Amino acid sequence: MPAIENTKLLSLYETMALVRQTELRLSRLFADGEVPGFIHLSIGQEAVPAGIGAVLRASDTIASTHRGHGHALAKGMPLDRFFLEIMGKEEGVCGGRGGSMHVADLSIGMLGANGIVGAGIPIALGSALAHQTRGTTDIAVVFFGDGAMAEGVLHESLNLAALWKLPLLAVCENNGWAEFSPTSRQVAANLADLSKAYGIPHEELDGNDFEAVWLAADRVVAAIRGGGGPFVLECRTTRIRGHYEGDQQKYREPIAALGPDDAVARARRKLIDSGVSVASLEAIEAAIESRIDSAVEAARMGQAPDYARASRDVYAPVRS
Ligand SMILES: Cc1ncc(C[n+]2csc(CCOP(=O)(O)OP(=O)(O)O)c2C)c(N)n1
Repeated sequence: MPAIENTKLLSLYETMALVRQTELRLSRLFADGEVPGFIHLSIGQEAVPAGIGAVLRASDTIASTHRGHGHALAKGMPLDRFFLEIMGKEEGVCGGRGGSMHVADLSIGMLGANGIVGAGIPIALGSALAHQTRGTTDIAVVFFGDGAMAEGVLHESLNLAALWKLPLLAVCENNGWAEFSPTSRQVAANLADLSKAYGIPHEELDGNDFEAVWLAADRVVAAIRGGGGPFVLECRTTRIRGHYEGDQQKYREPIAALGPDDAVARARRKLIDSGVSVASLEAIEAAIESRIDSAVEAARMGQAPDYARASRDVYAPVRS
């Protein structure tokens, strides 16, 4: 495996730490009643958005899932507007209407997180078609969980992506669970076979290894930009938290922490082994914490939703 220089690894780590620390903070804010609705954390899965996000450019597009905080941040969503959105404020990226499960920001190519399992796939497919039609080398990426394999739309989208040779990268975050059931009890097929059936190259990798994700993403994204057509990247990863915050996890032994197998801990150890000082990592983590402090403070000061504006941007007229 070719080595990646330390500056690149460090910037991947920074993204992972940003996602981890942001979600840990969201967890506390949620417990304190400061986050409306409910939230699904991607703690344990950070290497995937960090590695993929690092090889994307601003004009590439992504579509995400109900567990999409990491995807949004790795694509460059400003932290203050992210917190404003999730805390339900007017100044948030979607005016506070999207919340955790529906953050979108077209200005950074973030087409949206999505509460409907698999629904990001056709959105990214359409975006890939737009990139191709416009004759650019931009690509569309869709992140989806292994549970989406049971959705018909995955099959229809893979079919069209293959047929039209679209610049689509389909990234499966395979954490082995779909809500409260192991995926093996919900899905008959596996993604390698499905991809093969549609003639799409598929690669499976250790999604908790930030270096492996980045290396694969770098190679695969270049191939897609070069006209190679769609690609399926299956990242085996670990959902450390329950399905949603507050999930009692009666269906499995709760995972308190992964220890050395934790993607963030692994990345940290790798950097230290390759000569990065603990002090410089702590400085990065402290800087992130203070960015989060400021973003949360700003979000607390944000404008609360206004009932009079509730029908703005809504297609149906208000009934009198
Ligand atoms: C079409 C649809 N069916 C069912 C649900 C209920 N649901 C929410 S999350 C989820 C499982 C998702 O599992 P997976 O796609 O593997 O993602 P993960 O939560 O593991 O990240 C289900 C079935 C839904 N939101 N949408």
